[in-house]
Amino acid sequence: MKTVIIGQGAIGSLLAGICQQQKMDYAVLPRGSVCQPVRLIRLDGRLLEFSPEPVSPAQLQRDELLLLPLKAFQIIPAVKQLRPFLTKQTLVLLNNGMGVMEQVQKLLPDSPLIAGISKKAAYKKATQVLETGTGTTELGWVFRPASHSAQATERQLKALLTPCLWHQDLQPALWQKLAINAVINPLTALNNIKNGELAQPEYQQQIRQLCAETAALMQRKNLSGWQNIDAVVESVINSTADNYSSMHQDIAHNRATEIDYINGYLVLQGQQAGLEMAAHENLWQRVKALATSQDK
Ligand code: KPL
Repeated sequence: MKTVIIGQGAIGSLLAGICQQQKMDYAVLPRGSVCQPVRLIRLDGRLLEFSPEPVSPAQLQRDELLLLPLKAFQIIPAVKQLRPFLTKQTLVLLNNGMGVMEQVQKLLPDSPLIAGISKKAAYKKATQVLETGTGTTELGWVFRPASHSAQATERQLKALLTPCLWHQDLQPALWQKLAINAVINPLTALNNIKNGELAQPEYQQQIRQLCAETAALMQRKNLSGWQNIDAVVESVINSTADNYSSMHQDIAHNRATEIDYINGYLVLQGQQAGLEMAAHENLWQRVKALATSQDK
């Protein structure tokens, strides 16, 4: 089964590098017209320089595994563009935030679909990609047609995203990740700080309120894990202390952010559940205002 990586962002280039090192059958479908050569520095310092095999939408084959290591807001446009060429390939979503997989399912109701949360981290600087973090990738089937055998797909993803953990139900893990991103990403972006600085006393009240709102929503939706959201957020602040969050990087580089799919998603879910999400609403609006002011 061939793996096709959509886009050449930092994570896309890292995944291409892993495929390249493991001599896997893979290709890259660039979002623009040209497939760029990759210069990747792995965590162990090893430099990989290679030109991935490019593939066009019209060349996609039926049994391929399509990885979409894209930002949340890039996924629907990419899927709409690819839809005329798709014939039940398996799609793998690895974005931050929530709300995208439901939209993908509406567009491609018959396609096998997997969602994942990856701790793999990379940073793109000009033409060079630096691997900056590793850890377990958590995966779960969102939709698997009865006729589709899971084994080959799961084996392939295990080789590529190792260490990797399959969940019968990915929802609790997705919500936990959402709770983490909804604190760390906007606060680091707005205050122009590294993740670890959120351990300072001045941020604690705000973090407590954000976590309490998320926990109340999770409880209302009968999702497990709402009791320990504070502790989980605190532990990720400490374990990623030296990182700049993805939203911090997006704002710093004047790029669009995933705020609508993180705090924005929580606010809308809260509204539907009859819960006020004032702290999340505040961050949603402030990050949007910050991004708009940068556009000028
Ligand atoms: O996922 C992340 C991100 O930056 O998007 C965290 C976990 C906050 C690490 O920086």
